Amino acid sequence: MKLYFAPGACSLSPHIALREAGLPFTLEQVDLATGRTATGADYGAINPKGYVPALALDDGAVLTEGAAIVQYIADLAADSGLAPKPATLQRARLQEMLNYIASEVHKAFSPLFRPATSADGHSEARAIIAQRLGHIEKTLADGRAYLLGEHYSVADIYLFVVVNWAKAKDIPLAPWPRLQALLERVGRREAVRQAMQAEGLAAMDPRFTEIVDTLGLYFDGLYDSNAGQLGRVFHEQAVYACASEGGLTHLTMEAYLPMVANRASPASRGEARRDRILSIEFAGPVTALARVECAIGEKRFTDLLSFVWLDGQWRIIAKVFHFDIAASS
Ligand SMILES: N[C@@H](CCC(=O)N[C@@H](CS)C(=O)NCC(=O)O)C(=O)O
Repeated sequence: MKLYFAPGACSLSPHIALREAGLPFTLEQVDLATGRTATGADYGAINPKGYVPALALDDGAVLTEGAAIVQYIADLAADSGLAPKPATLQRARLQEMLNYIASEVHKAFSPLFRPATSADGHSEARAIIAQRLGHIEKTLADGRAYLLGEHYSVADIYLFVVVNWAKAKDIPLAPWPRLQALLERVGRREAVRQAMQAEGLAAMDPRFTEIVDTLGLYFDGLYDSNAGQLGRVFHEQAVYACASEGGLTHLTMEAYLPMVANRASPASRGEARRDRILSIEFAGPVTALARVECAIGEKRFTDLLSFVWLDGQWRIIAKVFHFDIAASS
């Protein structure tokens, strides 16, 4: 099989899928501006649609449309688990997702790549992208690791490739932390790194997932009043500070952790979980700041959590927070 691709274009999705599936393939680069391939062939004669991707099969057939190609690849390597079995609801869910990515997310980015798009056109495209990514964020709100649930699929690959364009177009992903975490998870995979390297692209930064995972432990620790778990998330010299009640409340970990251990947990009171990540920023390779929200009883917290990377893990070195009392219903 030969995949016709352009570096960083949506053809990266079948490229990654081929590597994930462990199938033998070759690559041929297409110059979309001239319509010629790297061997000088007329790409229009191979794929009359003129765009990438196209997958030339060993019997001479040429398959186009990314969503169809990745499913074909997944089915050729059924054991890879890259797609649910055909004729199942989960398979229809995959198609539902691929179609959403192709028609609603991928094509929402397209105006940003057209030189003739006006300033209004750019703003409109960005608003549509934000709306589409917001929908993906909602899909992930139940805590699933991947778009279809717990299993990585070609939909995650396609989403990764398309949303990777946000970086080049200065669209910050901070408003969608679960999406960001999913992309980081995908970006760490060996097949993804190899495909990106083969196309001459920089790999994604894995630090977001690490912070998101640590924040998951933080939220669980607060919800369960699990001081032991919080003791692993916080650095032993961490600072705990709040000025919401006028004066300064300032605690060391020796004072804070027993306080957590001795209070009734939100879990034991059956309280709804309200924790969410609002943003994650990096000041350098070992320093980060997360802004998060959570609730304990009637208190609604906004935490500014400073992280440091020490001894192979991210730990909270300062928790500076504000709280309000929820209006009673
Ligand atoms: N419907 C196609 C769209 C593919 C597409 O938009 N390809 C872009 C790169 S991401 C392209 O080759 N654009 C150049 C062109 O249209 O001439 C698919 O889903 O595969």
